[in-house]
Amino acid sequence: MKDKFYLTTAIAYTSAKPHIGNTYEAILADSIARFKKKQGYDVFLQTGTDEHGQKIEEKAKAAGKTPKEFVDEVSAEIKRLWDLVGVSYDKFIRTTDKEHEKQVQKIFRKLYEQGDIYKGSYEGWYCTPCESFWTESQLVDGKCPDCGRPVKKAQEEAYFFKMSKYADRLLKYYEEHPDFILPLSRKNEMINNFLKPGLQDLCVSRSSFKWGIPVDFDDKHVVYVWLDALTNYITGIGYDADGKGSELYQKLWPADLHVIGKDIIRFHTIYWPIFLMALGEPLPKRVYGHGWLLQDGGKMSKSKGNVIYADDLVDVFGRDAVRYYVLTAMPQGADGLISWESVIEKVNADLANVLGNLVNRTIAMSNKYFGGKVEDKGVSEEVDNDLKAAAYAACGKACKAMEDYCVSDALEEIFNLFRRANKYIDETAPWILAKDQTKADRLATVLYNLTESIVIGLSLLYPFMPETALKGAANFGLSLRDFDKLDKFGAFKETKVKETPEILFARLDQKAVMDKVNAMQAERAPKETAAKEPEKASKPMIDIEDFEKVQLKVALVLACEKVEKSNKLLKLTLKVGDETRTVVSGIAKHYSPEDLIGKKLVIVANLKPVKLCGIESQGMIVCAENTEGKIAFLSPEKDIEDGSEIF
Ligand code: ME8
Repeated sequence: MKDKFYLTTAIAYTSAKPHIGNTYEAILADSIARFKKKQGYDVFLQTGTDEHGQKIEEKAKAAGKTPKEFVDEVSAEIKRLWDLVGVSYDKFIRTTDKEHEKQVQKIFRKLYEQGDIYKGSYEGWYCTPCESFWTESQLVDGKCPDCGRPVKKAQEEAYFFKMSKYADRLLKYYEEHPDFILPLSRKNEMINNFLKPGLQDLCVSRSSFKWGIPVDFDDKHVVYVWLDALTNYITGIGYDADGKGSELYQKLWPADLHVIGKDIIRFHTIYWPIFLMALGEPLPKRVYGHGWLLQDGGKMSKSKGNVIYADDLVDVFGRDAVRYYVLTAMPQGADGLISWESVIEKVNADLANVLGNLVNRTIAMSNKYFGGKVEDKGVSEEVDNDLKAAAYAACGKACKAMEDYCVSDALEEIFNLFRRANKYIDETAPWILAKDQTKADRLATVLYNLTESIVIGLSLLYPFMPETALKGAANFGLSLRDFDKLDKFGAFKETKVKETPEILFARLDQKAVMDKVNAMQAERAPKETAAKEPEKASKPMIDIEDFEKVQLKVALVLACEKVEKSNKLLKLTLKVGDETRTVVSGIAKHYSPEDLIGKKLVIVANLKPVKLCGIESQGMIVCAENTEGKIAFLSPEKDIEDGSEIF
C-alpha cells in the first residue's frame, strides 16, 4: 500500500483576479504534488476559493452584482488560471459549497455547545481590505500593520473563541513536532510574539455584514472568515462534525502539508491547530509558509495596467517557462522578484541556452551521424564516469532538496545535470570523432550517454515542467522514467530520435517580446482604469508667500536604523547645522539604513513634530516618487554644508 500524501494550498480570496504572486502558490503546490506522486505516494491536492466576507460584499456591490454572482465569476476565473498553469488538483473547494456551509454551521454549534465559543462584544480597529480587527497597540502609525491602510473603530456583539485555553497544548505540540513550521525561523516568531505574551480570544462571528455563513442558532451573525476559511481543509474531504466523516476523510486527515504564504502563517500555525484540538481532530503535520513574489520596479496597479497575470505570462512565454521562472525565483521562505525582463533573461539563460540547446544539439548530431538511431556501442572512456556520476546522483539530490520543499534547489540540481551534459559535449567533441571512421562506435556511445543523461534529467523535471519533460522525451522517441529507475544508464537498447524535433525553448529577442508586452498593456490600461485607482491630482497654484512658508534645509544623515514593529519606517538621526534631529520616514522598503548613513539630503525643517510608532519625528525627508511607486530622496548637486537653506 502506498502512503497517502494530502496537501493543500491556501484558498484564494475571490475579491479580484489573482496576480502571478497568488498563482505561484498553486504552481508550487502542484509541483510538490507531482513530485510526491513520482516518489510513489498516493497524493491528494486540494485548492479552492475563499468567498465570504465584508470586502467581497463591498466589491460585489460596487460591481452592481449580488455577492454570489460576483464570487461565481471570480472563482471561475481562478479555476481557469489554475488549469492554465497546469495545477493538477483533485478537489477545488469553494466556501460557498453547500456541504462546506453545512459543516461550518455544525462546527460552530459544536464549539459553542462545548463552551469554546462564547458571546461577547468587540471593540477594536478594523481594516476592511484585510478583514482584520487590530488592538490599539498593534496599529502602526494608527494604520493597519499589514497593509498600512486606514482603519476604523468598530464595536459589535460577536462570538469569540477561547484561544488561550489551548496555548500550552499548542506549545507542547511545537516541541514534540520540531518540523511543524517551515521555515524554522517562523516558529520562534509564533512562540515569542504570539503564544508567550498570551493569546487573545479570536472573534469568530460578525453582525455588521451579511455575506457569510449564518450562525444557525443566532441568525444576526455570520461566521467570521477564518473559522469558515480554515475548515475548508477538512470539509473538502468529507469531515462531519457529527460523525466519523467520509472514507476519504479517514484516509487523508491529518494533512501532510499546508502550503501557504508567509502572511498567513499565524492563522495556520496557531488558530488552525487550536480549532482542530477543540474539535478533537489530529493536527496537520507540516505548514510551509513560502515567500512572496513581488513585482520588480514598483507596485502592481490595475490603473497603470502593469499587474502581471499568469495568463499574460503564459501567452508570451508558454506555461512551463512561467512555472520554471516562479519556482526558481525564490529560495525557501524568501521573497523573489518578477518582471517581464527578468523572465526573458531567465528563459534565455537557462531554458534556451542550457536545456533547449542541449536537446537540440544532441538530436541534431544523432540525425546527422546515425540517421537518428541511438544505441550504446559500449566504447567507454574515463570522461564518461563523471557524467554518469552526475546523472546517477541527480535524483537523490533533488529528493533531498524536496524533503523541505526547497523547490528552487531541486531545480538547480536538475539543471546542473543539463549543464554537466553540455560540458560533456565539449569534452568529447563529437564533431571531431565523426571525422574518423574508426571512432564511430565511440561516437555512438557518446550520443547514447547524452541521451540517457537528458532523459534522466527530464524525468526529474517532469513535476515542475510536465509538458517540456514529455515533449523532450518524445523527441528522443523515449518515455519518462520512474524515480526508482534513474540511477543507471542502459534503460533502453536503442531508439530513434525525431527527424524534426519540437523545439523546447528558443532564444527570445528582448525587444520583440517587450514590444508585445507593451502593446498588451497599453490596450488593457484604459479598460482597467474603470476599476479606478485615483491618480494623484495636480495641486492648485500657490503664491510665492505660500512656498516661503515651507523651510527646506540640507541635512546630513549621522545614523539610521529600522523602526522595530514596522516594516515601512526608518529612524534617521540628522545633523542640520548646529542641531541634531530625529526624523522618522516611511522609506524602509526603498532604502536600507546603510544606503543613507553619510548622505546629505533635503528635509522639511518646519513641519510640526508628530509621533510615529512612539518616536517623535522632527521633520520630513523630501523624496521623488514615480508612477510605479519608485522612491528617490533628493540630494544637493554639489557638496554644501548641512543646515544650508533651500529656496
Ligand atoms: O490569504 N506572492 O487569500 P489570498 C506569493 N483567503 N504568494 C502570495 C502573494 C505574492 N505576491 N500574494 C498573496 C488569503 N499570496 C485567504 C487564505 S486559507 C484558509 C485562507 C498568497 O487570496 C497568500 O500568502 O489573499 C496566500 O497564501 C494565497 O496567496 C492566497 O492569498
